[in-house]
Amino acid sequence: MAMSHLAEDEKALIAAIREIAQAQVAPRAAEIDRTGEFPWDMKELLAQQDIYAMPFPTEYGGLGASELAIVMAIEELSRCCATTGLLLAVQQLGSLPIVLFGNEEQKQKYLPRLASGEWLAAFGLTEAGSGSDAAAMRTVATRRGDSYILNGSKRFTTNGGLAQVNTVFALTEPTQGTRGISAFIVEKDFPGFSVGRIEDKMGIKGSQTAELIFNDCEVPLDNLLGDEGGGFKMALMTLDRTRPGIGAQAVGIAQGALELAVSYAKQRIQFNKPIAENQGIQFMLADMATKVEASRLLVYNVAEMIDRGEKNVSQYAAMAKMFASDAAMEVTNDAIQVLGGYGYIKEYPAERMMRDAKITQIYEGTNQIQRLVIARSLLAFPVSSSGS
Ligand code: COS
Repeated sequence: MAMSHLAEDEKALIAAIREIAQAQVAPRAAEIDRTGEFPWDMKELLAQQDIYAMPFPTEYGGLGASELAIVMAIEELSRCCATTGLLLAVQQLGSLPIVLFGNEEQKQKYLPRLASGEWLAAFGLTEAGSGSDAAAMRTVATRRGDSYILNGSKRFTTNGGLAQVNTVFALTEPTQGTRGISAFIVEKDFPGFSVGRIEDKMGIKGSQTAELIFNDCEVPLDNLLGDEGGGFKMALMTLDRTRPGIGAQAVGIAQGALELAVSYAKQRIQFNKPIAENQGIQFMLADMATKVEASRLLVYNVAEMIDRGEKNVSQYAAMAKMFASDAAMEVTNDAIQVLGGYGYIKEYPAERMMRDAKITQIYEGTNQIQRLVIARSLLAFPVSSSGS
């Protein structure tokens, strides 16, 4: 098991989450995938068990858990059901801009009900024409009296339409490029806010992915996060801290697939012996396990960097997310191969795991963007300092 420096009380918390996930989340996973309905019961479970409270500071009703514990919780939930793991990951993504950049009044108003799980959070950055190029957004926010008036739309928003609290990025100074983007807290019932298309996806079927529409949407001045023009950096700083959570989701999915493949290989008899006795299968399982463990170490490592308050985590967050999600895709694919025909049908969860793994290579920045972030970080160092 990967090395980590989890505090004793958090060890107990993670052990409890593992048990809850095994007993209450795993039995629901296939049905959530089949119906594609948002799992309100899982949302309640995370609220009741204080799992939603983990990423929130104690002074606002949270548990103030370490980032390491948060990624481990996402991993344990995702091992059983990737949609349920995402519930925690996206609650952190949508709320973190308020935790990091909100003023006292905003924190008091929003964080306690997000920590309790009464309210869900969403993060509105991506638009139809701006995905990897996040700065190419078109949504505008124009100041009028005591409000900002938002016009435009966001796409592929996880929890879209369900979240009471939406962190939304919009142009306040369209000529200023990345420095003209600001961040707003938009409540679901603000006038002019509505929900458009709800996407029919390949995986994470129970998670609602929706379009957010702003039609002269009135947002009070008080709901500007930080300073005008600071939104783009807030978005990227948030993603630096949440991408490890997607890495953790990938590790969880891959771990689940590995366990399934191991147990199947020991039971499946062909040519009068378990297929696990074939070296061809053994080597596949060994490679799968090594990829999972390497991914886990990268994820835990960056989580611990965040916990130590290290500033330059972008590169390591990108590495963890990229490596773990690529590994999850390979591991789930190999799990299907080990299960053969049984891997390809819905009687076993291997095919669901592969469909769920795919999104981890795409959201919170495609793996091509992660490579760009890593390369930029490497090349920013003066040549003379390399190797020192
Ligand atoms: N933290 C803080 N600031 C950062 C930063 C980071 N991780 N990365 C860049 N910045 C700053 C830069 O320093 C620059 O600041 P100045 O204006 O002071 O010079 C500013 O942000 C703009 O940076 P840059 O020019 O690098 O921006 P780009 O338009 O080239 O975009 C990428 C950078 C590609 C990395 C960014 O658009 C990105 O991450 N895209 C993917 C978006 C994403 O993950 N979407 C998923 C949404 S959630 S499902």
